[in-house]
Amino acid sequence: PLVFTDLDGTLLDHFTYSFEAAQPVLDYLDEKQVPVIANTSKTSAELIHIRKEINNTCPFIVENGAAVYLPKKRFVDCPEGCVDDGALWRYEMSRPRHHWLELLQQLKPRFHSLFTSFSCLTNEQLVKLTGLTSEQAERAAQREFGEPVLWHGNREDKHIFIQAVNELGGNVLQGGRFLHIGDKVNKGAAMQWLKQLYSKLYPESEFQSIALGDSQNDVDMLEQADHAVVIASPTHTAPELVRQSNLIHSKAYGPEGWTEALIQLLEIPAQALLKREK
Ligand code: 2M8
Ligand code: MG
Ligand code: MG
Repeated sequence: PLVFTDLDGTLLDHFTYSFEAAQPVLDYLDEKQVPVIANTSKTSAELIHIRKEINNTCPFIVENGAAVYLPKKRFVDCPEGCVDDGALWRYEMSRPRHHWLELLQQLKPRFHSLFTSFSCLTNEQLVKLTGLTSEQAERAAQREFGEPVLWHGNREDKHIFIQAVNELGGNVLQGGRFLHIGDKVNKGAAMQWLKQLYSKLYPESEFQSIALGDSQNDVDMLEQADHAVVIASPTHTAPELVRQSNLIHSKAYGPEGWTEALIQLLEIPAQALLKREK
């Protein structure tokens, strides 16, 4: 299988960003050579750091499906459509951030006090809003493809705002804390692109995708995966999916729920995890 996972509120705890509870299963999957592919709203700067912490060398998808990054160590030849990015190949599915900053600028007079753009927040404010450390917030601010905004208005105004963004050719996705303004990309399309690449490179293997997520911006990925897991959230209700089959809901939140669901889906024997606990 290929495991596609959201980070915040899924592999990482919504409040503390800890992945400790998921470590035994992460190690098990690594040993079994099952790719664990982060599919997140986060930036490439954040991802490069987090992947080191969780000892992950797999491809990853950033900014809600805006770009897919492939380590050259795993993908020797440049896949079609990719550009060279040091130790990585990059496949872009989105226009750059400045395009969306200009779009938001256009909407500012109409919605002036209703949203605050990421680019207007100081590092201190970001730390306060997210619970990230100052260094983590600095990496979160290094956006390449889109712009998160904090919404202050009511639901009705939010609807009107989303419509206005759509009319200007943009797209809005709801994350755990922010609205993400960007191109018409999503985690599902990026997942499918990467799954196809795996199938092309390993034609003898059959890849089943497992997707895990907790928020509205995970719905495209969850609906298109062969197996979907909605991770329970301590702060918001579960996103609604149209799919009926191969869908499970975790009981536990965040990384505990992630662990619970993958043990069930992949039938991981308890013994295999026990020996990993220190
Ligand atoms: C933002 O992403 C989360 C994802 O659900 C959100 O919208 O709440 C992004 O800015 C990301 O880069 C950042 O790490 C995260 C921190 O909570 O917030
Ligand atoms: Mg999430
Ligand atoms: Mg996310």
